[in-house]
Amino acid sequence: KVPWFPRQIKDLDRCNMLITKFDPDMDQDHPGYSDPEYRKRRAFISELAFRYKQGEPLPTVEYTAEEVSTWREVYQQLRSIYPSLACRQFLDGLQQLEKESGYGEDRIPQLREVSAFLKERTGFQLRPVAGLLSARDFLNSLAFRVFQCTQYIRHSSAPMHSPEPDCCHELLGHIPMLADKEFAQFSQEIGLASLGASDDDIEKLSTLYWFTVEFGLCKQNGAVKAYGAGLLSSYGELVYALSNEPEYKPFNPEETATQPYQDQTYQPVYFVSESFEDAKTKLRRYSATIKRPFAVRYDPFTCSVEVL
Ligand code: H2B
Ligand code: FE
Repeated sequence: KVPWFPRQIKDLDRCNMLITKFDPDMDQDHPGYSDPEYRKRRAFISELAFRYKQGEPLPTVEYTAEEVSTWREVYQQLRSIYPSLACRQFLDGLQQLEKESGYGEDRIPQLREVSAFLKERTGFQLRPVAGLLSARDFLNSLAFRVFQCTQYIRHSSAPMHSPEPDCCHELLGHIPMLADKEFAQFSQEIGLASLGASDDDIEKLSTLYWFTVEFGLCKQNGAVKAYGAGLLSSYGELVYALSNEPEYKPFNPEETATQPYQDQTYQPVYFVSESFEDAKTKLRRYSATIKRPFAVRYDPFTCSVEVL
């Protein structure tokens, strides 16, 4: 039996299955677990996402001075090491965002303005989400060029790393890459491959996504650079990933798809592709091999999926 999947962009209102294992109400190791103020704030911002319906204007959040100061710290530290450790596509995207979409250390960009920026660039748009989404719902959204984005910020006591996604992860890690046309195209292809896929294939796709889009490294001009969002949003892990501590393996989808991973702390293993293009080509080829009893085609005029 084929699992349910969204056919129209409106159906994404039903793609909201959260994984709560890292959220501050459930996870005793979360730095916000024993901070009732932080939890209250998180509940407020979650509510905005729960109430959101596709097509509505994106909610804006008035960030507090403390939140902005966490952002500033994250931004300053990461910004200082990006030029030497981030891949070229990321640096290009970030530069455009700084020039045209108000990115900078002094304020947290609003999803609304960032979504408008992306829409013009690559047709991607954002929607708010209250936390870590199930892999299926997250990947299915990409089929519609929709990126589900958290809007809260990590706890001020741990600016260097967060095991759950937060706005630093989305805005600094993912968004600059989604401003790249080819990356956007390939993200949508992964999304389309995930529609109605078996649990087993979702598991493999999400493992591949993990080792590429989240934690991928690639060679550029003879040096290893980061393109994964999990690295580009964590000062601690970015420095570690490009030191000689972790193990590197060459990227190859068949092998990478079955590599076990943990999501509690820094990765012991990273996959390095010969180039950014090489990762894209190989992932594309892999997602085209996923077997389903039907084919899908995206119709950009109606923002819907045709099942063939
Ligand atoms: N949820 C959210 N909110 N942001 C992400 O970046 C994210 C997610 N990544 N759910 C997904 C899972 C990814 O790690 C893969 C597909 O499992
Ligand atoms: Fe992510």
